[in-house]
Amino acid sequence: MTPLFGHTRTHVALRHALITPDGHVPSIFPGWDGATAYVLISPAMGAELSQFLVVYEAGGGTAWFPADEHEHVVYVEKGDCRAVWDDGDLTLTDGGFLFVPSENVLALHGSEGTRMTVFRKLFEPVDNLEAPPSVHGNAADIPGEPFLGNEKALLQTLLPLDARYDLAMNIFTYQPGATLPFVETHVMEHGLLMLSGQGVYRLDDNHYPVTAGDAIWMAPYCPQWFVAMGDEPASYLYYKDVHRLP
Ligand code: UGY
Ligand code: MN
Repeated sequence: MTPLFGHTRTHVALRHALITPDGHVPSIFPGWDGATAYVLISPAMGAELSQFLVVYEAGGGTAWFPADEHEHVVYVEKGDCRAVWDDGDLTLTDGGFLFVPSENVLALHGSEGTRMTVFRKLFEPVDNLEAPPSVHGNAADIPGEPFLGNEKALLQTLLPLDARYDLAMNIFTYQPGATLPFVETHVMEHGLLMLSGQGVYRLDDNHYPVTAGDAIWMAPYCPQWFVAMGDEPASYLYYKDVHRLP
């Protein structure tokens, strides 16, 4: 279908945003070379987190984050990436994920065509609770649990359920026709990337058709609901802030 001139599905509102790939514009950052960054969600729109799509160019390259108060979680959609931080060095492939605590330089060396999402968040320390260690794994090794008993909506929890971590990164996979069981309204914020399939996302009082490659920001208390549609399962990766008093 030929897209209509001057039209986009992207919609940026005060308390939510849908960012579709047709509008992506790259950013250039110091220390980055051969890696293109698209900042899909950031404090500039009112969010507390940032969500980067990183795509590696011909010959590969390096994405780089300085040691500061931000922690990072990486998810490799496809390709491979060697992640190097102050006290760690490992290679991630399709479905690989990594959490790196704050105060670490993080370099992500990817080969051509690698596509990854990076969530960046200010770490919120708690007295008498030690800092969270790095953690990594692959989504293929994490079982999906039926969400509130529904076998057609499976939730994979990638990071440990441990109060030292102030963020979660999960993957939700729905069979066609399956839904979030109710319209959620909660204090936690979400950053989201549609990984596959399609459906309709309710954000505040709006309903948006969404498909693989779309990113969504949901501010705290943004009413949210999803139904998967079409012939194949719909799957999304999402961030959530957790384990801290408001
Ligand atoms: O974890 C969650 O809050 C999740 N159920 N939200 C969502 O998928 N929009
Ligand atoms: Mn939610």
